[in-house]
Amino acid sequence: MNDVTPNLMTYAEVEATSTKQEPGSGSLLHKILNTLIKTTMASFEEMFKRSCVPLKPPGLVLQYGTAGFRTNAGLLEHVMFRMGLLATLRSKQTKAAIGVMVTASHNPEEDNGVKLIDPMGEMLKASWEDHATQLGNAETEQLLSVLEDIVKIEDIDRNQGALVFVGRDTRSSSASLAQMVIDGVSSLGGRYKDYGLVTTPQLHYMVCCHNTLGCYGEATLEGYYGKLCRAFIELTKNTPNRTDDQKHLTVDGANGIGATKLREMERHLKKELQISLFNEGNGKLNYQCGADFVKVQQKPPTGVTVNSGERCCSFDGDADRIVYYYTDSGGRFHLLDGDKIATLISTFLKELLTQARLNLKMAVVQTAYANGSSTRYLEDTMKLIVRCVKTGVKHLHHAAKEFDMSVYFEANGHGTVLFSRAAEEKIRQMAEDVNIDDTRKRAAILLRQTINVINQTVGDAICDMLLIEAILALRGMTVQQWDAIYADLPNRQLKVKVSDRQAIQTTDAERRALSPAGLQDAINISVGKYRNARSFVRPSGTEDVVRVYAEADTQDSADSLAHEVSLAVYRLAGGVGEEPKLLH
Ligand code: NG1
Ligand code: ZN
Repeated sequence: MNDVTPNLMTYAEVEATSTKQEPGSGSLLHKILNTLIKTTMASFEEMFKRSCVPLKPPGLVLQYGTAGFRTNAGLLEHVMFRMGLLATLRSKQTKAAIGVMVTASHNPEEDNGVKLIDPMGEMLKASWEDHATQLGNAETEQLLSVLEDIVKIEDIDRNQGALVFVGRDTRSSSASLAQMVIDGVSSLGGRYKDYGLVTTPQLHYMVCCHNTLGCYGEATLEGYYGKLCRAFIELTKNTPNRTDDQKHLTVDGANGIGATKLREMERHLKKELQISLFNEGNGKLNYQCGADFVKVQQKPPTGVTVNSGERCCSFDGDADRIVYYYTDSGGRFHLLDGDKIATLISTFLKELLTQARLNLKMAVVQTAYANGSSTRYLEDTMKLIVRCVKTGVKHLHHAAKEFDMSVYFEANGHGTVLFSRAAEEKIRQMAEDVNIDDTRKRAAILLRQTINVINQTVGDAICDMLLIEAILALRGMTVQQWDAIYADLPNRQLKVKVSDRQAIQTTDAERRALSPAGLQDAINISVGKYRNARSFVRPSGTEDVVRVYAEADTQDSADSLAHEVSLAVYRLAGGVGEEPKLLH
């Protein structure tokens, strides 16, 4: 589905499809924009005052990073309004609906953020990320001239209609911030559809469904649940030995939107999956729970009854990440992260391709954070093509599009599967072919149902969960057997505060540091001291820190290596605060 062209929407269609429009909010900025050249700076200020444009805290600089804008919720009003403006311009340019999601994902409840969704449900185009940063950081009096620059650079027809889909997570700040986005859209005369509380991947899905005129599905929550659950029930239909234990799953909803949406979906599952849901919203969002906590802390979340040997999973705060885990009879915690998920899914798909005798080019896309054992297993045992790209979903998604079929996952549990249009067509034809033998036909039908259960626009915890559950059911596999496919190398992730994290420059999909001078040599020397060791550093795109990753043959070695490398970063890249200390 990844080469479907967005449909061109006429202004009349936009009018017809849009829902609410704030009465009287008018198109004040639109008018201002049209008369920009004739007006003086002083009078703009007057107009801003009258139109209640949220003022930017002077001097505040934010970056549209890998996850859009993200910071303390109290600093974001002006950014939300401006992203409403930008989404309207992007919609005019693409003649398609654009999404704006208000969320700070796995970050604390006090934070918030915003990101734009492009017509096919993909992340915003890179050149527009620069516009977002420019517009987000413009001092209030420069706002109109920055808007005008974007209109010129992108050759936007101001008279084109615009439609923006808005969604938000459960944070206490999200409702009023989403309203700011809507105000921004309305100020430029754009139309909007407010989806209210939705997961991030649900909003991506709605945008894609709308812009493909329903080819991808119906742009409603009922449409989303119906499509996924039908595919899940079909996939698991021929698993007669599936026991009630295997049908049961414990889910940690991170006290976020994923929990609410799972509850809504439950009845569509017709008891084929029985979910015990914890952290439904009774506790604090992402606090000592959720996918990020479980992955980084490598321990079970609080607020969840984790019975020995039982399969559990955690969503993050906006339900675009998922990790699985269990504790064994000795009380030891076992994490099945994005790498284990990618392995399970790609092994399943490769087997189906072989059975169907379909000649499709398949790959797995990872980042430098992928556990070395997973990469070795995929390449050496599974003989799959593995690509390593820079951190950030957009890089994974982009690389994945080069193949007929690709599984991409970040180690933190964000990922999905992409099928090219040609692959989908071949699979469909084979599934409908009456002259084909049973084995091939069954494999093609399972592939077709896999396409329907997955959200190809972006990583989606709900869809990933359904696909994983279906694969385990079809293979009659326990979580312990899944875990035993390969053994993770012990690893450690740390953060180092430095005065300017951009001092760290990297190459080779972030696996080698180019600057500051001497840093990569120091890393190489440290890595050389341990067995099966690997380490790299990179500036975070979402936090003001440098991230350090290390893996080695034992946890102690991984911890010491991560500590040595943190010290090298601290000393060579302008560390601030206390020197990093060895854990334990
Ligand atoms: P940064 O802060 O750039 O490392 C984190 C995750 C990314 C991605 C983004 C967006 C790690 C190491 N990094 O990015 O994978 O998910 O957040 O949320 O997990
Ligand atoms: Zn998230």
